[in-house]
This record gives sequence, C-alpha cells and structure tokens, in this order.
Amino acid sequence: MNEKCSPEQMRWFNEARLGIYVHYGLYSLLGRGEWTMYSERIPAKEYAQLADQFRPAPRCAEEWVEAACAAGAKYMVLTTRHHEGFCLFDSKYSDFTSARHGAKRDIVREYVDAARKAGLHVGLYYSLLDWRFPGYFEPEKYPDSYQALVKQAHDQVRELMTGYGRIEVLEYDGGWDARLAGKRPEWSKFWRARELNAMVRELQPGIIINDRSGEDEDIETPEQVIRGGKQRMTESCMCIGDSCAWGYTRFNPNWKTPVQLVQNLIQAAQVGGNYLLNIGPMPNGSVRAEEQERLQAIGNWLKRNEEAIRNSRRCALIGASEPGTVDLNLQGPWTQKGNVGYWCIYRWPGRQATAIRIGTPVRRVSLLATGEEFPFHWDERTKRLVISGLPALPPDPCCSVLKVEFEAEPIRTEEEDLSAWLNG
Ligand code: JFZ
Repeated sequence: MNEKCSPEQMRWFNEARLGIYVHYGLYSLLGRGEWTMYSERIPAKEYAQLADQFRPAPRCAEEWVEAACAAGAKYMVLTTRHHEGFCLFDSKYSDFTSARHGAKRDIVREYVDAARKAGLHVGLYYSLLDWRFPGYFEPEKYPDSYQALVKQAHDQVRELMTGYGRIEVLEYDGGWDARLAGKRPEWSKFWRARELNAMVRELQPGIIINDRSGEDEDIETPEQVIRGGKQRMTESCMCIGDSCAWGYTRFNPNWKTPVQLVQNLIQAAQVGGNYLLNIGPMPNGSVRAEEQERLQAIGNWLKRNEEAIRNSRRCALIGASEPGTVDLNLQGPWTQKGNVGYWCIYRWPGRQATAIRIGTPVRRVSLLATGEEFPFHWDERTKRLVISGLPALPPDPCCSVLKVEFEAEPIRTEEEDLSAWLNG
C-alpha cells in the first residue's frame, strides 16, 4: 500500500512552519562540510579511521533539542546516516556505526528520546547513497556491490522504522544516480523506492515522506531557496551560514542575520510551506555559538508573532513581490488565517502605512506583538487602506507585524484601468 498522507495526517506539519535540521557525522570532525570524503576523494579505508575518534559529548542530543526549542521549532530532522555511510545508530547491517566505534553510542536513540521528551515531532534523514559502494557509481560494472547497497538501504530503513518508536518524518537523500543524469523514475527503480516506501508506510502509518527517493510521496524539499509547491507542500531547507555545506564548517564567515532568517520563515509561511533550518554541530556535537544565537533570535521573534506564522496560509494580498522579482517598494508580505491578514513589515514605513488593492472592508488594525490598536481608513473606491498613528520607529527591530481584521476573507482587487489611480 503506497497511500500518501491525508491532509489530516499532514496537519501538524502544516501548522509547524519551522523545523530544525541537524547534519552530524564523521565529516563534522573535519570541519569542511559533509561532502569532504567525496570532494577530496579520500579513500574509504582512510576515511573510516575517523570512526574511532567520534566521541560526541554526553548531552549532545539534548543540546540540539534545546536549540530547536529556543528557536520555536516544532520538529527536528537528524541525519541518521549521510553519504559517507557512517550510521549514528546501531545496525545489524553495518559495522560502520557510532554504536560500534568511538563513544559506542546510539545517537539516533538519544536524539529520538530527547526530542520526544521535549514534545517535538521526530524526523529522520537517511541517505540512500553510500559512497563506500563502487556499485553506486558503476552499477553495471559492480552489480554485486550495487545489490548490496540497495539491500543495505532497505534493511537499515526498516531498522529505523521499527527500532525507535513513532517516527513522523522520513527524509531520504542521495536518491540520484552518481552522474546526476537520470530522470526521477529511474532513481526510483534504482533504489526500488516504491517497495521501500510501501514498507515504511506499513511500519509507520501517517509518516510524512519526502520526494528524494525518486517517488513523489508527500513533500518536496527545495534547498537554499524558499518556494511553494504546485502539487505538494514544500519544506524549504537552508543553512544558517554559506549554502555550500550543511555539516560543520569551521571557518564559515557568511552567517545569515536574524532578520534574514525571520524573513525566510515568513516567506515559507507565506507560500504555505515549512522552513527547515539547519545546524551543523561541532566535532563534539555541541551547537556552535553563531547558530545558537541566531536560533534564539528567531525564537524571540516567534514568541511575539507566532499567530502570524503557525498554521497560517497563503494570502492573496500584495505586500511583497514574488521571490526573485523586483520588489516595488512594498513593505512586506502577508500571511492569513480566515478573515485575518498579518502584514509582516520588513521595512517600516514610519507613522503611516498604506496597503493597496485591498478589496475587503477592514474592522480593526493592531500590532500583533502588543495588541495596540491603530486608527485606519479603508477607502472603498480607491481600495487603499491607510493606517495612521503608527510609531515613527519600527516597534520590532526584526520585523513588525500588523494584524488586520477584515470583514471577510481578504480579497485583492484587480485594476481594470491601470491608470485609474492617477486622478485620485
Ligand atoms: C543533499 C546532500 O547532498 C547535502 O549534503 C545535504 O544533506 C542536503 C540537505 O541534501 O543535497 C542535495 C539534495 C537534493 C538536491 C540538491 C542537493 N536537489 O534535489 O536539487
């Protein structure tokens, strides 16, 4: 049975809007990102020596969970195994695991327990591809290796789906072929993904699965950009530092600012999707200060403005242009819940704010964070909403949200005569 999740099963995910991704593995010890084994062509035997040095601090999983809670995230996704093949869980099908090397711990279990205890929804990431298998790169030349690779993936996914209680999200990765040439249906065939996902759904009813096994399943996961989906919900995943690496990158000077991160979260909410923000813990598993501070800043903002984000949906009103297009001095995007619009003001206009093409009468305008009410005038003929008496300076240095209560679901008016406004 390969039934996708129902909207009801997707509900918690659709309400969450913010999740925290954790990329942690042997690559974290090197501090040059999670692709290092491949991008430096480090032979498997040599790379494997890192396993005995893998000694995460005792409380690392709790630290990740604390960071996620500080940010106000509702779920987490941990790399149980990345492309290097090193498992953070105990596996009957591989010796190359954190349970048999270094500190000899099942980090996945520690993470699942900690996340659950904090009331977070639990997600696991699993890379189908494992660079240690020549059959991944040259399946025709090394058919036995290819078979073993796929079998290992099926066996380990079964372990993850049976050994850790309820798992709510499964994020595959590395489902593409080594030349990155194949089309999606071919990836699915390569990994026997239909069969794999049928097993997963049988073991974990209601689990949300991403599309990186080659099968569409429940969600798509665009990277380093925020966008909505046509058929399915999106979970836009992003790094806090440079977008070249998800694993710990020791020298990583280009951190996104709290304002950028909050705007990204708003953008994700505005397209009806989630924002999965990544941390790359340090060699000992701790969360670096640059990431902690930023997660805390998001959480502080979210606490004041949660209503505009959680469970909100796309809004028809214009306050910002589509991503990637020129923003015509608009102040910022809207999110919506029923008759309420949340105008997320990126660039505070000063004492007066004007919204255009407002097709629905307005009842009340207030600042979401404090409830303070402001006078306004909505002109039925010009369709302009002018809000006055606002503070001269932005009340929130990050992003101030005006809560606009309409008489019905807000409608954006179309302008039939594009010049009509010229004469007032
Ligand atoms: C993958 C990984 O290779 C990377 O290391 C990281 O884990 C990231 C979250 O996912 O990279 C991808 C995956 C998918 C696409 C691009 C890069 N894609 O679908 O375009």
